[in-house]
Amino acid sequence: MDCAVSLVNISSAIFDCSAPDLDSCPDESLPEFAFIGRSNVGKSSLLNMLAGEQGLARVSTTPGFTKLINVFTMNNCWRLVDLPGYGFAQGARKDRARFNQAVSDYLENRPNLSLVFALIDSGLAPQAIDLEFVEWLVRHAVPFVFVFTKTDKVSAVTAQANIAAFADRISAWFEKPPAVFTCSAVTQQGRQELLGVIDEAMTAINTASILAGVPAESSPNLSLQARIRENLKRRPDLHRPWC
Ligand SMILES: Nc1nc2c(ncn2[C@@H]2O[C@H](COP(=O)(O)OP(=O)(O)OP(=O)(O)O)[C@@H](O)[C@H]2O)c(=O)[nH]1
Ligand SMILES: [Mg+2]
Repeated sequence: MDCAVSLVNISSAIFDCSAPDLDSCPDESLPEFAFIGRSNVGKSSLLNMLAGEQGLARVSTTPGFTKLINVFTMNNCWRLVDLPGYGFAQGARKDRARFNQAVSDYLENRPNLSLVFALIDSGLAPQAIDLEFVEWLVRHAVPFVFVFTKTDKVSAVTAQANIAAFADRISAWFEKPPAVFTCSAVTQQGRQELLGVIDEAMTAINTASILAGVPAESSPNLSLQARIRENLKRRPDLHRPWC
């Protein structure tokens, strides 16, 4: 398998599976990059935009459309993961930050989860539900960057004001806040930058694997616990290299 091909040129994007829970997700052999955010914020649209393939992930105007963990393999080397949005879960309870069990299991326990793209609507002032969710990510040490979506729908001034207000609300939670990106699935704004983030993360993962003397892929001979320990070591540092 050759992962040296520039990630910016995606040569293949393949739908793997729709998993109802963590146990049903595919093997842990490839680094994963997951999209999370409020229902309707544009997760599936952004996945399609990065993959360069409309219709790969299903997009809908109906909030709560993506209900399963949808996994896609890119260039046979890494995966994009479209997660169900929060804020629309039936039977939502206070503490579960209004997102479902499968999503929290995935975010907390998926050893090959490399980075989460936390999507927030650039057209809205800071929303309690997004702040709550970001706090959950921080508490659970999930590596993430921010992506403010739908920049085509608002003026640059409004988007920047909303982003600044959001950054202000969360600044106390971080020594060094995660990087902030913007995107539009309509104009493709942000595509190169976000693929660049994945490219850097993949390089960091591959370098770390070489330095540690472990293969980039999990060894099938290791026990599950040993594989999880190995994989957790491969989770990139929260502050490098994209912050
Ligand atoms: N103008 C504009 N519309 C967008 C953009 N991204 C998504 N949309 C629209 O927003 C709606 C929701 O998009 P999705 O990509 O399905 O959102 P989602 O976050 O996957 O939603 P759920 O699966 O329900 O959680 C659709 O009508 C999209 O066409 C964008 O960048 N600009
Ligand atoms: Mg969706």
